Amino acid sequence: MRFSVGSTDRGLALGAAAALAGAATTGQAFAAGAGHSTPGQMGMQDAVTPIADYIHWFHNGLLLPMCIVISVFVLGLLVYVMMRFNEKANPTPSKLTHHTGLEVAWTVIPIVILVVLAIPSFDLLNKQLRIPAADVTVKVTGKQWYWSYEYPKDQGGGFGFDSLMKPEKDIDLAKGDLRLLSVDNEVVVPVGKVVRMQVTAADVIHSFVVPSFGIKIDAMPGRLNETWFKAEREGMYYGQCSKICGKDHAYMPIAVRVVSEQAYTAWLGEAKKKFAAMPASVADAALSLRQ
Ligand SMILES: [Cu+2]
Repeated sequence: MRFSVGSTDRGLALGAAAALAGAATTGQAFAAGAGHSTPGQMGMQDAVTPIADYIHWFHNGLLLPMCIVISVFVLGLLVYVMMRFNEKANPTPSKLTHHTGLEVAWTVIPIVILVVLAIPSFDLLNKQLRIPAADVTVKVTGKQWYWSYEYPKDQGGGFGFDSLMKPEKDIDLAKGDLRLLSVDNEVVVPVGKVVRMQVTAADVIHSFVVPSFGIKIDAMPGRLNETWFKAEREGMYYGQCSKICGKDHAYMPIAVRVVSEQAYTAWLGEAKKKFAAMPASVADAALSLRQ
């Protein structure tokens, strides 16, 4: 027993050391506050929007403590019943079948619990679904198996591009690339601004998700869904398609770069030139060649 505990500890320590050494040598940015999951992480990906903060509070501050209290209470009741009312301890059982007070209590208390949960839950839903006046609108189209983004003309855009996962050979860990998450063309949005994402799909149902922003919305063919976020910190934030959409479902990451207002304006200028020359869908062309 002692040996197995020791070896587990050693295994964990070795694993942690290896992970740290790996991170140090490869330069992979596993810093706290990263917009992606990190090795050995507990809990949720860091929140950078008021909605994600709200979700974290709802889960960690309300739901989880409630679950723990209820589980411990039920476990305690079970143990009490087993000890107090087993055949040895209680040879002549009571014939009682109804107890009005108890029945009222076990009906009313769960109702109170549900109401306590419903109030912040509906408030959160309301905040997620009521989109404030948007500073920037971006249209996202889920495709098999990548994402396309369009920036409307009236906001200094007027271009669109495809965003495909970087293949293994192009991943440069020293430059901060992440396997299965980094893409060729990132979505760029300004910090501290309300960004409205209009989400749809071209073929099958996908799901546009960025955990750090607290957004998750289905991309449906023939339907335009909307969601929004206001990122309060610059950085790279990653998400993944979260609807089983086909064979490359796991390889259509979402990469959002949140930058300063000036950097955003500069990027708009560059992107307009860079993507103007591109055909409507380079990736579509590439895929049709491959088939
Ligand atoms: Cu998908």
